[in-house]
Amino acid sequence: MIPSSELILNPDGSIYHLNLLPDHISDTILTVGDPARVAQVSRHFDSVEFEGSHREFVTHVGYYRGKRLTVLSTGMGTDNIDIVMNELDALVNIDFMARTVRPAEERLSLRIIRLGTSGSLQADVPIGSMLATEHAVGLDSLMQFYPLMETGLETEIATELQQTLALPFAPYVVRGSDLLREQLGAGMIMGNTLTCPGFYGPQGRRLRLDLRQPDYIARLQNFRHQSAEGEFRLSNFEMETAGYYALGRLLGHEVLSLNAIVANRATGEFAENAAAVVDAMIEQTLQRL
Ligand code: R1P
Ligand code: URA
Repeated sequence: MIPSSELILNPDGSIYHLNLLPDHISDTILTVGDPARVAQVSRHFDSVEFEGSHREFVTHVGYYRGKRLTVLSTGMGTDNIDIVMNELDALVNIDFMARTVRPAEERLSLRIIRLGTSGSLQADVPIGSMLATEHAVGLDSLMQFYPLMETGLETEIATELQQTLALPFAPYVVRGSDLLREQLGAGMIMGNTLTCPGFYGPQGRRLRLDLRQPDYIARLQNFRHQSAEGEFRLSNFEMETAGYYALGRLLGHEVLSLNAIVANRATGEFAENAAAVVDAMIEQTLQRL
């Protein structure tokens, strides 16, 4: 039995941070960083049956062309993704009454699709484009706490990147769901996403502060790993994808990160129509589900 200090339920039986009941979870979950983006998704729904919020976690549940969908905001950063992924999984794979993990044959695998914004690292990943993440690379510390199993290729990339960036720790590298990427990412740029524990220094931005490594961005842009699977390079920056992919692998959920490119760090541009780029990605994804 899982003690109430670990599986924390609110007085109405909902899970601690998300404030949701098992009934609020559809088998396909759309996640966004910005709480205001939840309505930008659900305005396309035929009907909305539930709206709730707690802290940065806003949730709408409804139907799009007859398909029941849950759309949920996560806020920013992989520390929030630790909460979101563990609580979503608990909502479907833990019996709240008995406080026990459901037997393996009863466990559900969710489809979780992140619809987020992102900055490009490469000149040929232009603002206004959409990118589906193949591999995510985490510079954050989340996987210091879980026994993630990485493939040989993932470990090689992580080791080389640690050397290139002269980091005191190895990043973690995880491939996301090929199935979802093929279904929802068709026609998009396929890329490898660097998940950073911050928007400024960790993404090489300098306002008033110097960086430890003045050539940090160039090191990321020029990083290449050659393998039998081809050439690996980093294409874009954001703040959640690696946490999603790693926890998805550990918990047995299919996860895909889709990125609307709103900034380009190679050319110095920021999209004038960032909201329209995100809207186009939302509409295209809904139509393909
Ligand atoms: C930073 O501005 C935020 O934008 C990106 C980053 O991952 C970070 O959360 O995603 P969202 O637009 O989904 O929040
Ligand atoms: N989100 C990020 O994390 N970085 C960017 O450059 C743009 C959006």
